[in-house]
Amino acid sequence: GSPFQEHRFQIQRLMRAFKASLTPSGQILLWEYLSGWKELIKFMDSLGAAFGLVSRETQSKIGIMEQHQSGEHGHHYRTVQSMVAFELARGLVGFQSLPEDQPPSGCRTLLRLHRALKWLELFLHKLSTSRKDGAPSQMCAEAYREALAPYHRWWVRQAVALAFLALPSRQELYRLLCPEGEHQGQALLLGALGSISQVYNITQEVFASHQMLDLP
Ligand code: 1Q0
Repeated sequence: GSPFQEHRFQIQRLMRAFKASLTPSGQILLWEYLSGWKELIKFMDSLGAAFGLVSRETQSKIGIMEQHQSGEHGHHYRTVQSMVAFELARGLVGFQSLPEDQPPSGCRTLLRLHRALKWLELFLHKLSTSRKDGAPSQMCAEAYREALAPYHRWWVRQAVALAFLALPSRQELYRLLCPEGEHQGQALLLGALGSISQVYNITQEVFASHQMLDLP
């Protein structure tokens, strides 16, 4: 294939990444989880400049996680569970705001991605069950209102609303998602959705069990 192939978004790769992040014992592997997000960034970048802000914000969160992973205590950042245990034990979670000179914790950073994963789950569900005349911009906005807007400042909500208007039509979106056709695209969406939901639910349980669902 083309030498540039790995730069193109592939929904199969997205699905594989989130699937691979789940171990049989219910641990979530962070490297695989983040590689799923990197695949999503490729998709966002293929949507054009209107999604630059969202893409850069996602990259910045991934970057913070990777800093932790390559740091002195990197081996504690192999799974969601080991990261939570480590940051809890060391008092690094940041239940109150951390001092400025300290990097954002892995837990509060992952929580941002985790909430965004809910947005994705809702959106993919809407898209995969939508009718031919459905408008992706509306599906995005509904999912956003439910999953993310409550956590975002006013200016972010305005910027995101503008980005949604720049989304392509449903037909074009399916073509980008899966050039092999809408029928296959839908099957792949459902597959991806299954893994994403599982990963979301496990992370949610871990965070809820430590009262970590609203870290500043
Ligand atoms: C395709 C359209 C994607 C739009 C998704 C809506 C998410 C908007 C997020 C915009 C955030 C930009 C401004 C900064 C926000 C931060 O304040 C906020 C909180 O962090 P902090 O440190 O201030 O407390 N940050 C976040 O909430 C992180 C958000 C991460 C971005 C989530 C992007 C979700 C994108 C998914 C990929 C779209 C692919 C759709 C189709 C996929 C098909 C398989």
